[in-house]
Amino acid sequence: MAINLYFVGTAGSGKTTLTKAFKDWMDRQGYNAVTINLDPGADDLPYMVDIDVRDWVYLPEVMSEHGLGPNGAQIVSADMVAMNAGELREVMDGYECDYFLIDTPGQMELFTFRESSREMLHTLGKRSLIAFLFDPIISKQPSGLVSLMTLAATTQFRFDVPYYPVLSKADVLTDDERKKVKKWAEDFWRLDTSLRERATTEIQVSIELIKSLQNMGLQKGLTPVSSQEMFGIEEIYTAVQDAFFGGEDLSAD
Ligand SMILES: Nc1nc2c(ncn2[C@@H]2O[C@H](COP(=O)(O)OP(=O)(O)OP(=O)(O)O)[C@@H](O)[C@H]2O)c(=O)[nH]1
Ligand SMILES: [Mg+2]
Repeated sequence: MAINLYFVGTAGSGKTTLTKAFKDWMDRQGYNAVTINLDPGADDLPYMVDIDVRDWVYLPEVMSEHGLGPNGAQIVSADMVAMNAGELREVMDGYECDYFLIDTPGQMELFTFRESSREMLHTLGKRSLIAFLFDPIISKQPSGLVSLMTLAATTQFRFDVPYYPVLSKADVLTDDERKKVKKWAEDFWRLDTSLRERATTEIQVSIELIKSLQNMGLQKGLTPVSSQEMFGIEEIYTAVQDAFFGGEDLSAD
């Protein structure tokens, strides 16, 4: 049975581009991947979409049919997408593949925090993993990184599936910045030290949050990934194979 690999992250964090990069990488390896667009508001997509939620729910139509603005229509669309999950699953069943690569909507709060999305994810299949994209510009500030870690942890708990944190668009950071962010994510003591360099209320909150994340075993590191320079993709693949097949490669079948 195929794996559902979801790309989840804040608006503009690089989900769509990574879906394409991952698909290209899998094609080159000779693995069989099918792309799914779950964003009813997506415009042009850079990859060939195999299964497109816009065939069921299309944001501009929801806006005009219900007389809604873009934000209201996003909420209605999210629930409509979830209502069509059974049909989506049937279409997925028509494919023989190793991975479904699932590009999720820009407004991640609609995907993550609506009850309907949780049901949808389970309808689409239990063998799922979330690649959580950390925006590099937010992550290079210690308190920004803590906020994203908290968001990633919330996403994991809501969906109850494994997640793999990646530092997206890592090519926009300098080598030093990339190393620093990676170290913070691997070692909360360093993160705590960097946070304490500025003593504001926000920092106090961040310090408390990292204690909780650590207590919950969520010091998971962060893998730098770039769709532009094509690094880190194989690491995501390896993490998925580790999670579901004890590290065995697909080509070993
Ligand atoms: N330098 C660099 N830019 C990237 C990379 N990945 C994506 N981008 C750029 O970041 C912007 C947003 O990328 P998308 O892939 O559309 O991000 P998204 O998360 O799908 O965006 P929404 O669906 O609107 O939330 C685009 O201008 C991309 O070209 C990367 O690895 N490196
Ligand atoms: Mg997108």
